[in-house]
Amino acid sequence: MELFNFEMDSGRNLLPQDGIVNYFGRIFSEEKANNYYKILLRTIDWKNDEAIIFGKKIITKRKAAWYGDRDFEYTYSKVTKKALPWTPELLEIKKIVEEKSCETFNSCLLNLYHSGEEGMAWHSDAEKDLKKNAAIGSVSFGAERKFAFKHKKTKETISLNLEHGSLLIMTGTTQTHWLHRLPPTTKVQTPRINLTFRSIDAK
Ligand SMILES: O=C(O)CCC(=O)C(=O)O
Ligand SMILES: [Mn+2]
Repeated sequence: MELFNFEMDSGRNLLPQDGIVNYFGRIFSEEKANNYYKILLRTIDWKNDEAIIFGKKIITKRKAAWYGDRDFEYTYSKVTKKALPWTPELLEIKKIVEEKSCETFNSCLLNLYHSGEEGMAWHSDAEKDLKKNAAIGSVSFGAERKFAFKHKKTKETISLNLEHGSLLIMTGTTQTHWLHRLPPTTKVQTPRINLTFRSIDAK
């Protein structure tokens, strides 16, 4: 019965091989999602994200923030962030994501895309700071955006729309075998917030 309910919520695996991606759809009501969107815009310590690409420091238009159980360090795109302590709303959302996914998380990376002009290029979330093959829980608020996966070897692509208040879980060997991206689009003019709950390998 449990298994049946899980299947009902999360649907089938969206990947044909080499990983597991489950889309739960909208897990928050419109009202709750609107409320979280507004609160997160106001209470998160948003900073323009930085990256070092070909030895040059780039400041992205997108904003980001990093929170966790303690001051975990997370290095991606050659820049290290130190986690801030959880806000009450992040802890609330984390609890719901953990209940839905039957997974646990100790940290969260947040991204704020001001419009469809801002996106994220092909990458996988497999940095050495993260627990290998641990689940990543992705919650979206605000503008609906397309999200895509591409197999590293076969180049097969799979895409879906991430709705306001929705949950996507990536687990198993997804990060080893697949890239993902948030393509830029001229069709979206409004902001979107994405939260990816992660597991830092706490040494
Ligand atoms: O904005 C998204 O949906 C994905 C963000 C992402 O892939 C990341 O933060 O690593
Ligand atoms: Mn990612």
